[in-house]
Amino acid sequence: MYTIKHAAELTGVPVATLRAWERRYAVVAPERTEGGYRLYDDAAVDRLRAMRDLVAAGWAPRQAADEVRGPRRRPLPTPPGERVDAAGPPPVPVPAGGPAVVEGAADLVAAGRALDAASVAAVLDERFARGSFESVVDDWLMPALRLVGDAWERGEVSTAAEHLVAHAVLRRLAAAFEAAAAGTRGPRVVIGLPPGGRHELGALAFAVAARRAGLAVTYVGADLPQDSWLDAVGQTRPHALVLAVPRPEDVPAAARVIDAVRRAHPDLRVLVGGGAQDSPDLPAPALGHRIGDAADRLAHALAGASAG
Ligand code: B12
Repeated sequence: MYTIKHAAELTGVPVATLRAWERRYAVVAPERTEGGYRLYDDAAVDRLRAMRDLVAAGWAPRQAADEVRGPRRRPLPTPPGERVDAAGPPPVPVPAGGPAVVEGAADLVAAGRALDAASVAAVLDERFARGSFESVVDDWLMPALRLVGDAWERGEVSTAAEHLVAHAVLRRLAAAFEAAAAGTRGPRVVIGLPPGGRHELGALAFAVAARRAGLAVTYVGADLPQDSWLDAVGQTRPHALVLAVPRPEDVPAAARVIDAVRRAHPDLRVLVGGGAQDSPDLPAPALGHRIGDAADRLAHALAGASAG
């Protein structure tokens, strides 16, 4: 029999996620010691590994749990005193052909639609408690934001609702950015958006991940005028500059910033990220679409650069 810590080591799934899978999807029902500690047997560990692999392959956790339990197996009993699922607000349809079902995103959309800031915060709290900052951002938050945008585009949520959700996320990311401030003595990076670019959630999430990867980040935010980019670079003398380019509409302004910075600082490493980063009109290498991986890659590429 294994403790939860040991089961986490055997499966590579964080302890908090193991508890959440058990509570929400009843994928395993570990025995308890007299002191109330969970004990997992080999069959439970196998189930958790199967669940882990399905989730990694893009399955929604609920579907993965159903599959792991098997079609003919009866659902495991709900532990006393724990609810499996609350009857939440009406579900928001996920568009056919759109992104895969993002489990829990409907809760975010519904809370936003009701202009219920407390519920938006509760959904974010619950999600951010489930894994590392990077995994929650890449596997849940960014896909969920896309669904919020889709619902807004279809007229299912108001502009006020979309703003409310976006601002709640912004506050959450800003708090994470502050919390990650310690240990930022590594290579210096300036991160922000070109003039006109206001979709900063991806850039700020990347800034958090970059700090967590050990980089000394100066985050200059959304809609930064071209001259200010030159000022920021002149002042902080960074080892790299990262421009987020969320939409195709942001590409021309981003390309102008890159050209201007390159003229003034030909040796500075300039990279791009965000939804439109692969545009052929951007004269800088792309960091990739997974924020955690991109931050690690940048930290690795800059490793050894003097913090000066
Ligand atoms: C929140 C939001 C806003 C907020 C932004 C608030 C803020 N502080 O950031 C506000 C209200 C300001 C806003 C305004 C507008 N918005 Co808006 N918005 C959104 C929404 C819902 C989420 C945006 C977001 O954060 N996405 C985060 C991720 C999902 O975006 P991503 O760029 O694809 O990034 C991926 C990766 O590249 C990576 N990544 C992201 N950033 C970075 C950075 C780095 C460095 C790296 C390495 C990786 C990385 O992470 C993501 C995951 O894979 C989107 C929906 C959507 N599909 O994104 C609409 C959306 C982007 N908005 C849209 C529109 C139309 C607008 C407005 C024009 C509306 C208006 N009429 O005013 C304005 C334009 C503002 C401007 N000038 O930029 C459209 C854009 C359509 C298009 N042209 O592509 C969208 C797609 C909604 C829709 N479905 O129609 N918006």
